[in-house]
Amino acid sequence: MSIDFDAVIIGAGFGGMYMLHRLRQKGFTARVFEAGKGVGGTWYWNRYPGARCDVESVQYSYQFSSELEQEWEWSERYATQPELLRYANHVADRFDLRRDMRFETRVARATFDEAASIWKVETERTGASGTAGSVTARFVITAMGCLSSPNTPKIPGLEEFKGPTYHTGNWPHEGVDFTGKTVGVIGTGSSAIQSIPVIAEQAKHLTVFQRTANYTVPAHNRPLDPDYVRQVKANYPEMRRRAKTKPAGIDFTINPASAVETPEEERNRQFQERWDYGGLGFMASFSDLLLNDDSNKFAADFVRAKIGEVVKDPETAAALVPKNIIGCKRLCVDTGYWATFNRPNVTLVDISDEPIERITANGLRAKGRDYTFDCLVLATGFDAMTGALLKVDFRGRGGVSLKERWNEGPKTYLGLTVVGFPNLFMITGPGSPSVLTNMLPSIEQHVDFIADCLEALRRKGKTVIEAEPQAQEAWVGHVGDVSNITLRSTCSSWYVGANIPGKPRVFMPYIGGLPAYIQACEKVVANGYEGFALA
Ligand code: NA7
Repeated sequence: MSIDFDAVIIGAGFGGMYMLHRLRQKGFTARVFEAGKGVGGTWYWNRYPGARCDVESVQYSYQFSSELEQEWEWSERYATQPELLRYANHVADRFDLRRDMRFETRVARATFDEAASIWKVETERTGASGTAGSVTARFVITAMGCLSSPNTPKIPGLEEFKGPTYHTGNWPHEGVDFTGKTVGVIGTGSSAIQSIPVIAEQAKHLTVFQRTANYTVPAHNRPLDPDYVRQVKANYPEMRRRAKTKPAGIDFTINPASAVETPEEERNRQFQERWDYGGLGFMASFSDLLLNDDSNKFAADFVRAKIGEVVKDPETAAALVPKNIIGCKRLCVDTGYWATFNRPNVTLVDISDEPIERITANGLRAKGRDYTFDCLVLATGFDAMTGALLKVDFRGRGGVSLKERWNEGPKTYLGLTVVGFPNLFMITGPGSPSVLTNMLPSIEQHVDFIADCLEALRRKGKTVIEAEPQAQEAWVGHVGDVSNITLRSTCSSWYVGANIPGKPRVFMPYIGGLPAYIQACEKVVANGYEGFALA
C-alpha cells in the first residue's frame, strides 16, 4: 500500500495548526482534516454571546514563535471569542497553513493496517467544499479538543419545541439577535455564566434553569494597558518559563500557606486580594484549597457570602449559593453574572431537586409548572475529553475499536498513546493535564513531544511506535493515584464524566500538574522512549 502522507492530523484548532507547522519544519508531509469551514477549533464553534477565554490573553497564546508573540496585539485582559478566532486565522495565514488543510471534512474512520503499518483514514463531507474519500498515512494525530463534542441532554420533548434551539457549543455563525424575544437558558456552567448577562441585556425576558449552582469569580476584564503589554513583551521568555513551573501552566503566584493554618483576618485579606484582582488565581489564594476540606470551605464560604452582597432578592440569592466544594467543577470567571439576577427581566428557576419534566412546544415544564419562551438555549456542556475521540471509529490491531477498548473509561500512556493503536497520537488526550491547565502550553508541549518522536523514529530507521501494556497500566495507575489526593475527584463533574448518563466514572485528566507531567515525558524520551515498543 502506498502512503499519501507521513501524518494525518484531525482538527484545525490550536493543536492541529501547530502540529502541522512543526511537522513541516521537520520535513514531514501532513494533511489536516477539519469538520468546520475554517481554523480555530473551540473558538470557531463557541460563538455564543459573551464567549471569552478564562485565561489571560497574554498567557493563552502560542510561544513557539517570538515574532508572533511580538507582533500580535491583544486588546483585552481576557480575549473574546472573535479576537481569538482572528488570532487563529492570523496564525494560519502567517505560517501558510491552509494549503495542507481540508475543511468541511470530517474523519469518520481510521483503520490500522497491521501488515503495512499504515493508517487508512476515511473522510466524509460536512459541507460543499469537503471531501469524502480515503487517504493513507504512517501516523494519525488527533487534535480534536477536549471540550468539543456538545452534550445535548435527552430531555423528553426536545424535538417538540417550536422555536429555535441553540447550543452554546455550536452557535450559529451569523449570530442570534434576542431583541424582543423571551429566552430560556438551561445550564449554569461557564458558557451559561458568560452568556446570561449578555442575553439578558437583549432579551425581553430570560428564564434560567439551574440544576447546580456554580462558583464564579469576577474577571475584572479591561482593555490592556500598552505599558503592561510592552513589559510583557520585553519579558515573554521569562514569563513563559515561570508559567511552566506552575501546576496549571499559568503564571500566577501561588500562596504557599495553608488556609486552615492562617488566622481569619489574614485569610480573608488573601481571599479579598485575589477576588479584587479577579480570575482563576483565586484558587491559588492558598496551597491547600483542593487538598483540605476545611480550607476549601473557607474559600467556598468567602465566595458564597459575596452572592448575598450582590443579589437583592433573598430567595434568588439563596438559590444561587453553590452547595458543593469550590473548584470541584472548573471555577467560572464572569462579568456581572450575579447582578444579572437583579434585572426585572430575568428569572432564576431552581431545578436542583427535580429534573425538567419535558420540553413543550412553547417552552418547558418543570416542577409542575409551565414556562414559555420563544428561544431555547442549551448551555449544557460537552462530552468532555473522550467525546470527540470516540466519534471517530478508530480501529487498531485486530480491528479492535477504541470505543470497545475504552468501554470502562479511557486508558492511555501519558495521555498521548493507547496500547493496540500503534502510530496514533492524541494531543491533550485523557490522562494528560490538558483541561486542568492553560491549554496553549499543554498543546505546544504535546506537539513538540510528538514531532520529536517522529523525528527520532526516522533517525533510528523505525516506522512503528506503540505503548507497552505495563507502561500504560503504570501511567493509568499513577493518574488515578494522584487524582485521589485532591478533593476534585470526590464530586460530580465533567472531569469524571458525570454529566453524561452512562459514561464510565473515571477522573480523566492528569492532576499532577504540568511541571510533573513535563518531567515524566522528558524522562521517557531521555530513556530512549521508555514504555514504548519501536519497530
Ligand atoms: P458545563 O460546565 O458542563 O455546564 C453545563 C451546564 O448544563 C451545567 O450547569 C449542567 O448542570 C447543565 N445541564 C446539563 N444537562 C442538564 C439537564 N439535563 N438538565 C438541566 N441542566 C443540565 O459546560 P459549559 O459549556 O458551561 O463549560 C464547559 C467548560 O468550558 C468549562 O468548564 C470551561 O472549562 C470551559 P449540572 O452542573 O450537571 O447539574
